[in-house]
Amino acid sequence: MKIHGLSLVLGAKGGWRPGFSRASPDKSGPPSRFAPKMSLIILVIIATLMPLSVGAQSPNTYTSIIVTDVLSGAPVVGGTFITDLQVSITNSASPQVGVMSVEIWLPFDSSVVTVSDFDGNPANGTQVEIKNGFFDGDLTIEANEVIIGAMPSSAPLECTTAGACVHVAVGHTSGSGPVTNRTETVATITWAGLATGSPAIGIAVVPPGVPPGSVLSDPAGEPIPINSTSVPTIIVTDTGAIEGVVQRQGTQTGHTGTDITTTAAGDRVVATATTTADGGFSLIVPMGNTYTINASYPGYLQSQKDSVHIVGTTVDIGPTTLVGGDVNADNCINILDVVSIIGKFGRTGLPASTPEDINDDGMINILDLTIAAGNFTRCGPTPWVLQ
Ligand SMILES: [Ca+2]
Ligand SMILES: [Ca+2]
Ligand SMILES: [Ca+2]
Repeated sequence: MKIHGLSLVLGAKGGWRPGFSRASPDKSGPPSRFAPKMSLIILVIIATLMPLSVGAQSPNTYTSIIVTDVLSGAPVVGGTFITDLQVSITNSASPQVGVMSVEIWLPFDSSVVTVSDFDGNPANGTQVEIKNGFFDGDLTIEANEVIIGAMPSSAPLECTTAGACVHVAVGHTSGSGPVTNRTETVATITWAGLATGSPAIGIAVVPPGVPPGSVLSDPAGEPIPINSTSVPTIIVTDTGAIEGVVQRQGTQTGHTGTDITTTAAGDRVVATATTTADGGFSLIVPMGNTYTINASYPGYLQSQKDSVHIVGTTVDIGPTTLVGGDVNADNCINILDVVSIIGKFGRTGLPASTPEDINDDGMINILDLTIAAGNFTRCGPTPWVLQ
């Protein structure tokens, strides 16, 4: 689901250098005597293909526009997921080229995804969240729109073909001025899954001098060539559900409010829920993935279930018990916790958030101490089983 692909390389001067330095050091054994000749041939081919003019860019400048992989949420039908739109520039020598403003067009397939309106106001169309990050001064937002349907004549061909595009144009004043070395976020986009398939998110880039398309501008209004673009491979899938039950040992208030977190590979949080009075929960997640389910509640050790593979519509992972006594929330129960309980022993009328009141009955007494003592030396996360 998450394969990064470098989809396009333009203005290849800066771009080829890392490629060459990567290619040679890994080789073992004596170097081939044909290699230098082959390199020369490749260089000649590259030189022939290279554009003659690169606008405001020096050979020591490398730029790219990046759509990050899914940062949170899940690409599922009926769900939302978040990606950042980033700009990157690196200058390896003087004179340095700096970015003062950017205009970016992102075509997408509006039958698979749409964009959630950041300002929540449908009257002014759909916007994304423009952020400080790449730009650190006062933001000047010239365009922030999601166009679905008829494109303006200023839109690039890719947007017209796709019939849907995110369009942002932003720069900054004051701050640190022209940005010469930074890879950071310009905007955050919340996508909503409409149907299964690829959302076909792209970055519309055209060669210098052939507008319209995405543009990086220097302080003088000269375009800075875009060397590469990167978009993740995202597939919107149908959803599955994970169900289970979490009970808390000794609780005097029922089993409401235990936090359930579902993570996918890379510790990315896919879904969260809290339990109901009987400890039950249900999580909506993308089908075809493997997840880790974690249950946590103040005063208790966490419980965790790994390798939950969701292939059917609903998977029931059954019940678990959270064992109590972890006053200081370090996921172990030891003398520190017991001493804390003893230190407040006998107090009453306490709010439920009091850490020493393990069973949430508003008192610190023998019941809390017994729970902690019974689990002495245990650490979480505990296995997903009834205790
Ligand atoms: Ca709006
Ligand atoms: Ca502890
Ligand atoms: Ca208590």
